[in-house]
Amino acid sequence: MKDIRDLLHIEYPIIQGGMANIATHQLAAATSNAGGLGLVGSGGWDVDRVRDEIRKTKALTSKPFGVNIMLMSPHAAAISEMIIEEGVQVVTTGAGNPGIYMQKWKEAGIIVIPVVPSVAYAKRLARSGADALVVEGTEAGGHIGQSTTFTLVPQVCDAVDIPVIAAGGIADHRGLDAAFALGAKGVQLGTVLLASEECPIHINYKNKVVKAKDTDTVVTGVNSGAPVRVIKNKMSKKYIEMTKYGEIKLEELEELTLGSLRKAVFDGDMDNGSIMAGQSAGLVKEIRTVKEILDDIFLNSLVYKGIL
Ligand code: TUI
Repeated sequence: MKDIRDLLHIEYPIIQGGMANIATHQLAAATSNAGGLGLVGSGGWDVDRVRDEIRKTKALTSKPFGVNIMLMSPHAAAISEMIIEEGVQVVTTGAGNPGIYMQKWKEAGIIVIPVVPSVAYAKRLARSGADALVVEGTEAGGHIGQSTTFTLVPQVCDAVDIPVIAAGGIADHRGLDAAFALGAKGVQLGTVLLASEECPIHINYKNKVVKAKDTDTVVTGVNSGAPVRVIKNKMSKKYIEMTKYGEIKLEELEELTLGSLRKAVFDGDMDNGSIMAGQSAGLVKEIRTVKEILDDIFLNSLVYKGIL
């Protein structure tokens, strides 16, 4: 099985989550410069904004980086073409099926790493030519599936013969070691990177993550077909109430979710904003640089020490 460090030409087996409105050029470049794989998260942005972010990332790092495409976005098809023009080397996808784009990306020599929430999806995308998979458990922040990282990662490892990158609940070296023990060849980090110096979100958002306890997240949108994990607040209560009977359309929900995410990210509105974060927020105790976070996770791991 190919090591993802060789596949992606990176120093640490760590990639960054493609967090909508959060994974900008600053975070992507900081992650790549720290030895991981940074990602520009396209979220709900249009093609010009994503292109601009890619160009700014190129200016800040000579290391490899990728783009995450949020497939529920109306701009996903245009972004899927643009990344080829821009010579992007790696693409990860979330919140949908990237099948229709895979052949085009593969022909362009792009490394394709879909994020999957189930074994069935994993098998299908491995057959379609995915180079690796991010297997994301329900502990993760944002839009999630139902299975836990602990149960899903080994099942996917048994079902496919491409490298698996574990995501959901990983915020320190113990999480990285656990992921490798389950058969993963790398990890994806999201929540812990929210509390980084370089993460371009409002300080209130970072402090909320640092202060969060184990039980402080909740899943909204369950009845509407788009479950999203956030830190509990006034907005999450309202949201759960609104979607109780699943009457809201998926597109409206996407707009509402991304709109309220912007309130948290840019305005630091911790009452009316959607504070997406995973259950590992309870493990995050301070704001550090991305380099400090990645060094702490990898250099203290049993994987690095050659024990695992
Ligand atoms: O995509 C994520 N996390 C995200 S996307 C996001 S923005 C958003 N806003 C409102 C509604 C939805 C998204 C915030 N966080 N993680 C990867 C991920 N992908 N988790 C789950 C999935 C997934 C879900 C369904 C992948 C494929 C899938 O297939 C559905 C189908 O049948 O096509």
